[in-house]
Amino acid sequence: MAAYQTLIVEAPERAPGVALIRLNRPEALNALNTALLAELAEALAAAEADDQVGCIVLTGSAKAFAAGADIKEMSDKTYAQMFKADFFTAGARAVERCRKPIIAAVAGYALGGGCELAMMCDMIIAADSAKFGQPEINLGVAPGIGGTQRLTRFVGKSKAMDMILTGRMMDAAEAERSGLVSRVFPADGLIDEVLAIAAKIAAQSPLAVAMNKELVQAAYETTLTTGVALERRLFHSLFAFDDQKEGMAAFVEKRKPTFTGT
Ligand code: CO8
Repeated sequence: MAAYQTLIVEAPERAPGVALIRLNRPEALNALNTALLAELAEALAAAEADDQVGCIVLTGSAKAFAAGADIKEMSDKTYAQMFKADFFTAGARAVERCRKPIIAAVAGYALGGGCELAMMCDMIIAADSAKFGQPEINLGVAPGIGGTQRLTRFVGKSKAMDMILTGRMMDAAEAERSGLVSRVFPADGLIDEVLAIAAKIAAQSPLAVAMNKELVQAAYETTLTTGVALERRLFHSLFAFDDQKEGMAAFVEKRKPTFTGT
C-alpha cells in the first residue's frame, strides 16, 4: 500500500475485498485541504485499479469524519485564486467518478465539506455519535461541493433549508429518520459493522455491483421513464456475463456462487 501524509489506507484481513481509507489529519479534525483531497483522489484511483478491491470504505476518527473544508487554508483566498485553482474539486470528482461502491462510515462531526464528502459516497452508515451539518452560513459563505443540492435530495426542501440557513447540526437519529443515513450503529462497533457490509458487497459479482451502482445513481440524474429504460438495457446486458450464469446456477444447485467478474 502507498504511504500517504493525510490518509491511512488498509486492506483489513477480516474484510476480504475491502479497501479502508481513513482520513487522518487529527490536528484539524480531518479538515479537507488540498493535500488531503489530492491524496484521496490517488487512493481512490488505486483502489479502483485493484481487481482485489470490490468495495471502498471511507472513514475518519471517533471525533470527526471531517469538520469541513480547511478554513485556515481558505480564509485568505481571493476570488481569482478560488476560481483558478478550482479548489477541492479534484478530490470531489474522484469520489463522484469512482465506479466501485464507496461507503462513508461516519462517527463524530461531518460538517460542511465533510458532510458533502459523505453525501458523495454511495451510502452513509453512521455511529450514534455522528453529527451532520452545513454550517457554512456561519462563515458568511455557502456549501461549495454539492451540499445544497445533495442534502436537499436526501432530506427534502424544508429540512435542507433549516440545516443550511441556520447552520444547525443533525444527530444520527434525525439523520436516519430523514433518509440521510442508511443505518446507525453504536460508535464502538461502527467500523466492524461497516466492514462486514462492505465485505458482503465485495463478494458479489463486481460487474453486477458496478451496474447496480450506475442504475441507482441514474435515479438522481434522469426521468423515471429514461431510468427504467436504462435499467432494462443493463439488466439484459448482465446476461452476457459468466457471473449471471454462475449466480443463477448456484441458486438452482443450492450452493454459494463464486463470482469471477467475467
Ligand atoms: N478547518 C480548519 N481547522 C479546523 C476545522 C476546519 N473546518 N475544524 C476544526 N479545525 C481545527 C480547529 O481550528 C482546532 O485547531 P487548533 O487546535 O489549532 O485551534 C482543531 O481543529 C480542533 O477543533 P476545535 O478546538 O474547534 O474542536 P471543538 O471540539 O471545540 O469543536 C467543531 C469542534 C464544532 C467541529 C469546531 O471545530 C468547528 O466548528 N469547526 C468548523 C466547522 C465548519 O465551519 N465547517 C465548515 C467549513 S467551510 C466548508 O466546509 C465549505 C466547503 C465547500 C468548499 C468548496 C470550495 C470550492
